[in-house]
Amino acid sequence: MILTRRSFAFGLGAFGLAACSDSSVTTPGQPVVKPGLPADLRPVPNAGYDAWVASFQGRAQAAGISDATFRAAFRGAGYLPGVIKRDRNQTEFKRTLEDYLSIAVSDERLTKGRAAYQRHGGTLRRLEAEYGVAAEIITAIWGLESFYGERRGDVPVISATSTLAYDGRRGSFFEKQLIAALKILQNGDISPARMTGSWAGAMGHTQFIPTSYQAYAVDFTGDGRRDIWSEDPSDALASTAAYLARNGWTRGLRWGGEAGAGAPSGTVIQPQEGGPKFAVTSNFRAIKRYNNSDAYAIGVGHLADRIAGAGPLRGKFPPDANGLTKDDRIALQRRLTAKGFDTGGADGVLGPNSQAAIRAYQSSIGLPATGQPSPELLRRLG
Ligand SMILES: [Ca+2]
Repeated sequence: MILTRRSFAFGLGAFGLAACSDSSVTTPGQPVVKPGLPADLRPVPNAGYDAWVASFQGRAQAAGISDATFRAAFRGAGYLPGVIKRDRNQTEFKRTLEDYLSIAVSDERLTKGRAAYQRHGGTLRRLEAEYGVAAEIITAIWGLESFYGERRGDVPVISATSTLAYDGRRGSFFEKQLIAALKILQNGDISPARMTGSWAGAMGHTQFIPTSYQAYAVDFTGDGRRDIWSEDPSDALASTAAYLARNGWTRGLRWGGEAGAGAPSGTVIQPQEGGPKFAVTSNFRAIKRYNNSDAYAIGVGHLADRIAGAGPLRGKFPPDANGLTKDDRIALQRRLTAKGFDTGGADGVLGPNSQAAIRAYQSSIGLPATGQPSPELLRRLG
């Protein structure tokens, strides 16, 4: 998360990681093995990586990392081929704002957000009082980053960041993250075994990268440790509020809203041609300091509004490039699924599952299996 996240094209939080087992099996001298992790996110022997770690130790020392910290951090660490695979597989896939919002403000994320907002109301109100950031905004960021803590990431951070630093595609950036991660360990905030995150090193409930953690994380519970990894999200949510407060958030000001719907005055933007317009304030720009994307900031703002009880957007989006509206796409998914071609849900976002279902349906009726949706296909399914 935070500033650099855009360059990883994560889209919505670090969602690639489904497994969230907190338990880890650590034997001194043996690699840390997380039972829930895919095989390619477990360390494998790599002589080049080992040589790089040896050469890196001097630079870590120069940055103030003690031998003891370094040894403890790397005891269970290793080269993770799956991290490089995920780094290479990132496509600059651009979603429309409508599709983005279908995912960011899905029924499930909204329902769980309202529950989390209630459950953690006491903490959120105290954070709002202390940092001035609206409780529903903090909740919405939590929802987008980790599905309210459900998907905090299980990949050991030292292994992930050292693998990426060694790999070198963004070596300098990840070496900075690795050194920051080592400083966090040296400070005693967390143990190496519990320091986990996304494959790219974004950690905890609100997916702080190590340098952002160093700059902004706070101990809200008062136990002397800034624990953004624990089940209790208090420190993580406080750290997010602190981040926004120190990046231009103004107390009492809305992020913005749909233009012409009683929105505050502000800059009017229209991220998707033919779609709704939004009037946005300086707090919208503060959210973008978390993730520099208009879609992300609208996703946070709109999810926050919905969590606090507002209704859906009034403005309509135009039909997509295939001539289908969102209602059409939902109907397409429902009809395919009803005929036995499972689209994995009917959210109106046509992803790989829907394309596969379309191909299978096309094959079944003797059409070329293009996977291409169209109004004609929808009619045929009718
Ligand atoms: Ca704490």
